[in-house]
Amino acid sequence: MAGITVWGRVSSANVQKVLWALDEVGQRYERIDAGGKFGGLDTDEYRGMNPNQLVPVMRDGDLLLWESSAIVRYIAATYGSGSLWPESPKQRALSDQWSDWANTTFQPSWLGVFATIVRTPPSQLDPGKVQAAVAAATPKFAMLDARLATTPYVGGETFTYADILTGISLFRWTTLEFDHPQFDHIDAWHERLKQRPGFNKWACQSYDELRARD
Ligand SMILES: N[C@@H](CCC(=O)N[C@@H](CS)C(=O)NCC(=O)O)C(=O)O
Repeated sequence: MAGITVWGRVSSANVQKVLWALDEVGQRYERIDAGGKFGGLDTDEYRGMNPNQLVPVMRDGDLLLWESSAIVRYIAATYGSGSLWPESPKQRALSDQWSDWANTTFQPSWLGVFATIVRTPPSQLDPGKVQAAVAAATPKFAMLDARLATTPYVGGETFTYADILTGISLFRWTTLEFDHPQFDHIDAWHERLKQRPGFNKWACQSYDELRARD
């Protein structure tokens, strides 16, 4: 069971986080399509790997992991010590703080906009609901913008796993069809992330296959 295997479709933002992290640390891996149009999550074998029946799952040797954030932190700690994974406990605590916020507060806010626009058939799109979802997410983006006014990266001076767990929002947020509020510091951070091959390769995947159709 040597080597890394990731189960998950590339159209999943949670899978993209893991693939971006693996790119950052330069680890080779095998990826197996699962979830969405590929199915495969309701087999006994998959349930045995992840009882939640969700993607991603990662295996590294004898370690089997689910929950994208835990996987990203494992990759950072194991293969990115001193870069993706800050060595200083204080720096790591700040990356953790923003990562936990991304998981519990930030991601649900932009996924609300995503679900309202992309998961609704065009004929049923309700501009009032879109506006309400954008209004709920905007203060979270404002909070991130205020943080990025003080540091170039979410965790501090250098790029860490916290940038992956928050930066995964950017492609969907900026390309969804709605009237975008302006956030200059997020835009500048976005430009910095675009310098990273893993961001461009994985965090900017089309979500067209996820669109609800009439
Ligand atoms: N908290 C979990 C959420 C995982 C999750 O919701 N995965 C979605 C894709 S983003 C999924 O498996 N959906 C079913 C499918 O793709 O068929 C994580 O971060 O790993």
